[in-house]
Amino acid sequence: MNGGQALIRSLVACGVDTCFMNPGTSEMHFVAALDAVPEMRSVLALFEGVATGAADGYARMAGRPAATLLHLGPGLGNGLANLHNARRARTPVVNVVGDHATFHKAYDAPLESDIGSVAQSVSSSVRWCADPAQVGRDVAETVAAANGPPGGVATLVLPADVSWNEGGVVATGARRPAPARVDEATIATIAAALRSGEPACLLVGGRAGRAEPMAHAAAIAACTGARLLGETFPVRLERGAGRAAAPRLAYLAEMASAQLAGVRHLVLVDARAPVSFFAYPGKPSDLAPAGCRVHVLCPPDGDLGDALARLAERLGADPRSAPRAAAERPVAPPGPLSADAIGAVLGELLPEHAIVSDEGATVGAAAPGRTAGAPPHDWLCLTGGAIGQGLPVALGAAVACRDRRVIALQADGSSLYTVQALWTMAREGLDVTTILLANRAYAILNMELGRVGAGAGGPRARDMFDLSRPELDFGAIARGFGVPASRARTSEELRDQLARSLATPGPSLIEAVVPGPF
Ligand SMILES: Cc1ncc(C[n+]2csc(CCOP(=O)(O)OP(=O)(O)O)c2C)c(N)n1
Repeated sequence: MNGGQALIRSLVACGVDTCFMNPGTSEMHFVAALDAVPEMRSVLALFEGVATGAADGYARMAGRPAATLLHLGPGLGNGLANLHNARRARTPVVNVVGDHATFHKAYDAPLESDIGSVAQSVSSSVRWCADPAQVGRDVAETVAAANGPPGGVATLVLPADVSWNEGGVVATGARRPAPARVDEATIATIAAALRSGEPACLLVGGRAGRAEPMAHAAAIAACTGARLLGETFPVRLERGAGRAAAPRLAYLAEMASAQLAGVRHLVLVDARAPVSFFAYPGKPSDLAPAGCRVHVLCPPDGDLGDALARLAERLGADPRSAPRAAAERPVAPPGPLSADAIGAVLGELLPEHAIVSDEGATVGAAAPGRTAGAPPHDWLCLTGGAIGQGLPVALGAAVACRDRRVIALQADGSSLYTVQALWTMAREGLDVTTILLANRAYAILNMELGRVGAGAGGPRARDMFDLSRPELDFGAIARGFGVPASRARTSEELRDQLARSLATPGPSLIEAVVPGPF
């Protein structure tokens, strides 16, 4: 067995059986080995950012990592933005990066580059395979690093000769250490703070977006009178009718500060401390009010479920009696589409168990509120602010959950970073409905121009946010990638087209046209 075969067999043995890839010559033995290991599902992406974002979406839904196969430093670099988003989400991702054969590196051939520097910037672990006999061990260590706790991006570099040489040894499995137990003193201190009568707030994020921890947090908030807030861009929310929910911390710092005003005890439930997304002249970066004590319930590698259960028990909070979202569906106002109307149409039709990949930006902003009472579903957000994640995450989620409808709520400007994901959706026959929010602008940047104190901007500055010239034809783009498409300008059209898409297997795209700033 050569190193490439050992590597794929080892991944499978360690629970990694899906690989999103964009290979090159240095990865040919890995690719050739795919036919010998049918247990590994290989999914071709046309750009590395699609592969890495898909691995993120896959792991968020499957609860275990996918692999990526990337071509040396430039391939890894092309995938970096979505690896950054995965790192911020603490999603487990296993990168396999092909490298030149060991004896070839000295020649400084054209693709020679500093893979380590690129990998280090997003990876909690970077290993080089030096020998086919060590491939199994290296894979097991890399998968263990990705799994965590906490989850993270882990990278294994595979030189071409290690891949083609014989003597490959397969791993038997990856270590999976249990999360650390939170000590009793931390639970007692937080319980005392919540009982102190001083204004308190639970900020839930990360793993706490799942139904069970959210119900515990909601019950704790209800029984102590603490405020309950969720992080701005959650990794994965299990939400909808019958589930506990937390209003999200606003994106705009001044609104977030208002939500947190007066809080004396801020309890972080797998969330990071709240900070302003960007710096603004004369405004604070730290959003916790002055004099507020910040308590960390559980570190990222800690046992969150256990910590929440013990805190709830100590406070007498019963998760079964946590406030739950009522079942309700909105009725979209008729006529021309707006952000609110798009959210409402989605709220009318969102199927039970759907998965929403939300990179809706300004036009998508009403959708979370308008779908709050829809049947239970999952909601995945852009976690690291690096746009171009929505379509790849939708793709990866659909590969992980073949029996669930995925809806990509996708802003137009952001879509164009990784729009090739549509082709992979078509090739794999995935049930993904993309609602393409066409305001023909980088609207948020148009707004931020004034907020950062740069003034209203002259025509040349504003031209940098204008996507209307020439007009993008998303129907033609989608069809070019093999995805059927339609265009909606009114609520009625969007409702019809969305209903049709949801009832039709395979991917489709609806270009939802809304007025933009230009
Ligand atoms: C990788 C990356 N490049 C650039 C940006 C800067 N950026 C933030 S929002 C944005 C435009 C978003 O436009 P669109 O997706 O159309 O949403 P809209 O603001 O119009 O709602 C850009 C370019 C970013 N966040 N990430």
